[in-house]
Amino acid sequence: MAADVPTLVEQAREGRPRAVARLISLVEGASPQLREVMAALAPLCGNAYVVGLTGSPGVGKSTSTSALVGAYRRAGKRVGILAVDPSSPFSGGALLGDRVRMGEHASDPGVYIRSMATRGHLGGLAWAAPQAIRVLDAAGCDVVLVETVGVGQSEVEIAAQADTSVVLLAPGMGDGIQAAKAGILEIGDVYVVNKADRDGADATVRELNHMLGLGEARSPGDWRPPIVRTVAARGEGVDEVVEALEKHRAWMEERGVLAERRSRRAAHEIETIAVTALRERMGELRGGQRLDALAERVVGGSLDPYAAADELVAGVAGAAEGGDG
Ligand SMILES: Nc1nc2c(ncn2[C@@H]2O[C@H](COP(=O)(O)OP(=O)(O)OP(=O)(O)O)[C@@H](O)[C@H]2O)c(=O)[nH]1
Ligand SMILES: [Mg+2]
Repeated sequence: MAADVPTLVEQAREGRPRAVARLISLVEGASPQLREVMAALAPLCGNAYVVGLTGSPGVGKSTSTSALVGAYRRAGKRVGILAVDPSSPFSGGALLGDRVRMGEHASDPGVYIRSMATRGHLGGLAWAAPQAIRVLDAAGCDVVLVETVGVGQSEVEIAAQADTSVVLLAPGMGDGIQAAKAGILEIGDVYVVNKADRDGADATVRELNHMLGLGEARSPGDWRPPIVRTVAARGEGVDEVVEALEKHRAWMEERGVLAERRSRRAAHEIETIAVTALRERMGELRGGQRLDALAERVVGGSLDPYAAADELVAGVAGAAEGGDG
């Protein structure tokens, strides 16, 4: 069913949760109406401070997110929460768990909670998350917290979409070594050692400190990622996390880093949409047939793969100029 986009956008702007949810569903479902939605949202965006939270499964991301929401709500901020699970085709599972952990905020009209699955999506997380963030931004969220489940590439992707990236660790299990493997040490603006009520928190902080110090030659004005200890389950240390976030934000604003990051993010977003659109066109019937024909010629030796790729790109671009989209 086609959505009444102008009405939905108006309602989302007024902060109506159902309209916000519906718009994010359009993103998740890669609706053809998204073009219209994004055009309507564009002038309303740019206010939200986007914070990404990443870390190994079970480290306490959802618990920390919930505690952060509490802190921001006490400060009178409107908060959006986006839980992204790049490995799951269903948003329901993640949603269920998060609803339970975020229960105290579920009925707060100043809080939007939304889970999103991106697997099986042509453009994946890089395509969907920024658009969902735009919806929350336009809906008047002062802060958008993005929790990503999973490891490796998806964490790096989500970090690229946040203004500030928080990397969570917990004591034990060679977390530090895992972190290094996942390239996590390069993406954190703020590090949180959660579950500080458990043995080994000091060792984790030490190890992290050591690893963050390695291979670094910072100039005086550079950002030095702080390490904050928390017991998210009891809300301990959460004010310190908010403080670290505010400091990072102020530092970014002072140095023009925030504008730089946002413009890099927009460039990436544009690129992802363009590449996804190209792939879609190539996959369409016409392009598919064209690709098959080119493949036969490459196999037969009458065409080399570079020349074939040029022909395919030219064909796709020609179809786009033909004005069918
Ligand atoms: N001891 C202790 N347990 C905690 C703390 N914070 C969270 N937990 C518990 O750790 C478990 C996992 O917490 P979550 O917040 O769901 O962790 P998560 O990182 O969101 O997990 P996934 O989304 O599954 O990756 C839950 O049982 C929490 O109650 C803490 O500070 N101390
Ligand atoms: Mg979680």
